[in-house]
Amino acid sequence: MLEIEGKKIAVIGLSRTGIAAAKALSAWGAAVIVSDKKKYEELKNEIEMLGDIEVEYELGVHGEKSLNSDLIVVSPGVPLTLPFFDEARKKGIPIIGEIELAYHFTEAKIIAITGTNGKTTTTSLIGEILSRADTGRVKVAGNIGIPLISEVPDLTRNDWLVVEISSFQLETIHEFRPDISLYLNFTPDHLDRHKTIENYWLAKKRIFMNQGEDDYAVVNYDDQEVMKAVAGFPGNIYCVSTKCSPDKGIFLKDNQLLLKDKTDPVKLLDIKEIKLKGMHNVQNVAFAAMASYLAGVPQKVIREAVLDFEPGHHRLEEVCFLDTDILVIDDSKATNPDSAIKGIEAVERPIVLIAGGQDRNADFSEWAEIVKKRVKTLILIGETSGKMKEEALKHGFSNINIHIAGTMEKAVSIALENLKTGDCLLLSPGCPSWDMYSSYVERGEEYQKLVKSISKKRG
Ligand code: UMA
Repeated sequence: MLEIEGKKIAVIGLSRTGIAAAKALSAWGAAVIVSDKKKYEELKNEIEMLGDIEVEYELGVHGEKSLNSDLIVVSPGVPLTLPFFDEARKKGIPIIGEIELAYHFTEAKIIAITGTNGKTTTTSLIGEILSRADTGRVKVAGNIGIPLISEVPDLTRNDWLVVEISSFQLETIHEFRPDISLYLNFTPDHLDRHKTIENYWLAKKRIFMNQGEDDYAVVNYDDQEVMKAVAGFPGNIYCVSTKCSPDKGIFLKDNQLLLKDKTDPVKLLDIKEIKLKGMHNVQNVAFAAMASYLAGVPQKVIREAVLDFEPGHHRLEEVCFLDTDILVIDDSKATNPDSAIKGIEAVERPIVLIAGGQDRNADFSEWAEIVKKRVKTLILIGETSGKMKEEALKHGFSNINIHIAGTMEKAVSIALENLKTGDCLLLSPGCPSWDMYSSYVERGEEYQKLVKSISKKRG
């Protein structure tokens, strides 16, 4: 276990992770230094959330004070390439993330979920399935928005932690070892942070790095990059496939999800009964079912929990109908081209699409191919508008059906002029929201508010 009591520990980044880490470290007897690139005036709320714990501050800079520490705990959003970390490495100060820190303070069994898309849905669904079974206490945490450190106290070996884990968080693990790891899929993302696809792939692969013979990996059989990453895994591998039938795992045949372990395949679910839309969600369900089965949950419980499970907000969420038969869907959570492709593919009606957002050097060529096939009107917002328009035109999408809107309000109003009975208005941006909003949630909320106010006016 890490020694905390009496140590000087610097917490870098004061938001959800930093607040939770500083509180836990202080309670465990450390002298905590909190450092954030923001200045005091910008952090008033966060400082208030620390309550009355005693901490030393280094705000507006990560520097000497934080370098005078025994350990550095870094928030996931802080890039490890900052010169500050080079200094820390030179001085031999260990640098860990909050996931690693939390791991040292829990005996609970861990299911860790990574992948480019589908993590949050899969994590929530596993949490839901496990909490219906007789498996001890169940806590859901990690990248889903709840720092792991705030969930670990008091858990025993009978309990479960279901942890969504991002590539940023995987970069700073050292000993973190899940009992069951899930690697859902891999497509290029976060290139602004990782710089190369290879670096991103290497970060994701770290989910397996400490697992041993008794541990499990559940992987996507249809994704070569995932299968490459799991090569050489020392434990038990189970596969998920919607295309073929692996030796052990869950696969799709004639609309049925079948589970194959030691015996012949058994029927688990009919996918037509699942409320989540799209083939990507069939995969997410298969992953969640597989992990829950390996955690000892009976198949009947898995089935019932899956059938009751509703999609989360802003994830292909059906908002309302306009004029009785125009379906409005909010997929604001689609923050990269791949998840927007899945969003578009999941809709069976003619689509008026609102897309675009923060520019992260993503490649929109595959996205444009699907847009050409499935979308009738394309409305663009955000920094990527120009790039996305260019890519759509390159793929033969007609110029007169592309509109650059600038704001969400304008986008929704253009959409209304183009929607016909039987169509779907879909917000599936394919980009992060940070050029215009504080989060994808805020973006989705604004979209829903605008659409609903129009729907009221139309009666
Ligand atoms: N900061 C610095 N120095 C820097 C950069 C940032 O001090 O060089 C400070 C900022 O000023 C800010 C703080 O760091 O005050 C922000 O830290 P953070 O970005 O790690 O934010 P948290 O609120 O702690 O949220 C993090 C995850 N954020 C990121 O990975 C960007 C949350 O994932 C996660 O839910 C939370 O920890 C709890 O575990 C969000 C996310 O966007 C949902 N994740 C990415 C994604 O899903 O695509 C990976």
